[in-house]
Amino acid sequence: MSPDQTTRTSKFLSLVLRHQPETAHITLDSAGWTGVEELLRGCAQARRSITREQLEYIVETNAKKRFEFSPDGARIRASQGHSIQVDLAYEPQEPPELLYHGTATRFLDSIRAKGLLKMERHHVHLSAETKVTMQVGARHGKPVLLTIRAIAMTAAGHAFYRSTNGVWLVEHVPLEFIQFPEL
Ligand code: HQG
Repeated sequence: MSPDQTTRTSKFLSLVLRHQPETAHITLDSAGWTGVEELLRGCAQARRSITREQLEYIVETNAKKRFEFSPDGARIRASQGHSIQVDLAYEPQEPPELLYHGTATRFLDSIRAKGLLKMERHHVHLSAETKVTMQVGARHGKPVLLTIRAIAMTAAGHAFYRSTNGVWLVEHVPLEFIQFPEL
């Protein structure tokens, strides 16, 4: 598979496993899983044929580790980022003292009014590292890095979850826990 094909297939898998399973004629169970066989058959039916080896390669090498196999290898799901209703069944975990969120300057007025909202996703996505966060923000405009006082939030009763691929997830970040950079 060329790098281009790999990226295209990975985007198609994100679409199918997070947002529109019907595009590949599959269904997801309540925790977001689907059978690998079912997925391969559905991709072929949608004229996006891939082999099991290609699927394994994408799961293994995907930069953000977006997809995971079940321990027995029979099922596959996206580790986070869904828009359809799934319960990924992550347990609450203690976050590091600070977490980061990359956004765009054009959203700042609204964030200053409402805090961080989950918008179309199931959670607000936070990162323990600043490196990727600026890229995440840059997808929306001029990037800006917000610092979240995560431990202080847990003390106030907010539950944090960590996806299999290391993204920190929370329902909402109220304004008082957000540190804004001086622009
Ligand atoms: C912003 C990627 C106005 C929020 C990344 C963000 C991430 C507000 C946008 C994952 C707001 C939502 C998620 C408010 C938040 N007013 N705007 N009150 N509160 N926003 O794409 O965090 O490639 O849903 O700052 O690695 O950008 O999909 O979220 O800019 O983990 O695997 O509303 O997507 O992973 O945008 O990105 P998104 P995100 P994948």
